[in-house]
Amino acid sequence: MTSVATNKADWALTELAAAGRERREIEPLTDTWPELDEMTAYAIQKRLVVGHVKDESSRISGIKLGLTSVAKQKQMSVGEPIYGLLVGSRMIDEGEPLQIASLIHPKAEPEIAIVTSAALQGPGVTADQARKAIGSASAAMEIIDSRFKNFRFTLTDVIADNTSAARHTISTYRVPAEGLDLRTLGVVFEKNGEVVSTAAGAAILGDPALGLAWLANKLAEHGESLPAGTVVMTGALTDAIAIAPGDVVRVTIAQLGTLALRCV
Ligand code: OOG
Ligand code: MG
Repeated sequence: MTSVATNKADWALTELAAAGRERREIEPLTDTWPELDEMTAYAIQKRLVVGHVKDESSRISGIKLGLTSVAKQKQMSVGEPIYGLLVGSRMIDEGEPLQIASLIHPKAEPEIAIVTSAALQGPGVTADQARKAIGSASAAMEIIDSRFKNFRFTLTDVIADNTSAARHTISTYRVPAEGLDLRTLGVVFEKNGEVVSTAAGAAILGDPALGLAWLANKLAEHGESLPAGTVVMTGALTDAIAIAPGDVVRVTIAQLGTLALRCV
C-alpha cells in the first residue's frame, strides 16, 4: 500500500467503526475513494474486526461467505462471492431474541452453516476436496446490517464493511455430512408464518462445497488457510428480508431441521 492508500485506509476504518458504534448509515467508501482495491478492502475488514477484540467472546469464531447465490448477487448488484469474519459475541443462541434497536437497518437471510473436519489449504482446492472436508451441516440465519445507506455498495465497499455481518444464529442440531447431499436439500424461509422464499442447497454456487473451495482458494491469496473445525456460513440461499420488532423469521432445511428467530 502506498502512504496515500494507508491514510485512506485509516480514514475508512474510522468511518466504518464510527458508523457501527453510532448505528448510522454512511455513503459508500468508493464514492470518495474509487480506487479502493480488493486486497486493501480485506485488510481494512481484518483491522475493523480485530480492533473490536476485547476478550475471548469478541474473537473471530468463524468465516462467512457472501453473495454466493444468484439471488443475492442480483439483489446487491455484485457479481462475485466475498468472505467476512464471524465474531463469537455476535452469535445469537437458539431461542434468544434479536434486539433490533442494536442495529441500523437489519435484514435476515437463510443459510447453511458447516463445520470443517479437515484443514483446507489453497490454491487449487477442488469441490471434491472441499466436500470431503465438510464435517457437519446445520440450518442457520444471518442478520446482515450494512453500514451503507440503502445497502448500496460496490464489491470493495462491502468487503471493507466485513460483508455486512451483524449477527448470526446456528441451529445446535448438527447433522454429520456423511451421506448428505447439500445440493438437493430444500429450503423454506418464512416471516411471521408466511413463506417468503424457497431454494435448494444448490443455490450456493451449484454446491455449497464449491463455496468452501472458493473460500480456501481466496484465503490462499492472503497467505491464509482454513483449519479443521472452522465454522463457515456458506451464504444466503435467497434474498434477504427486512425485519422489525415483533417479527419471527424461520428457516427450514430438509434433513437439517428448523431454526426460528424472534425480533424484539
Ligand atoms: C452483503 C452480504 C451478503 C450473503 O450471505 O450473501 C451475505 C449484503 O448483502 O449486504 O452475507
Ligand atoms: Mg449472509
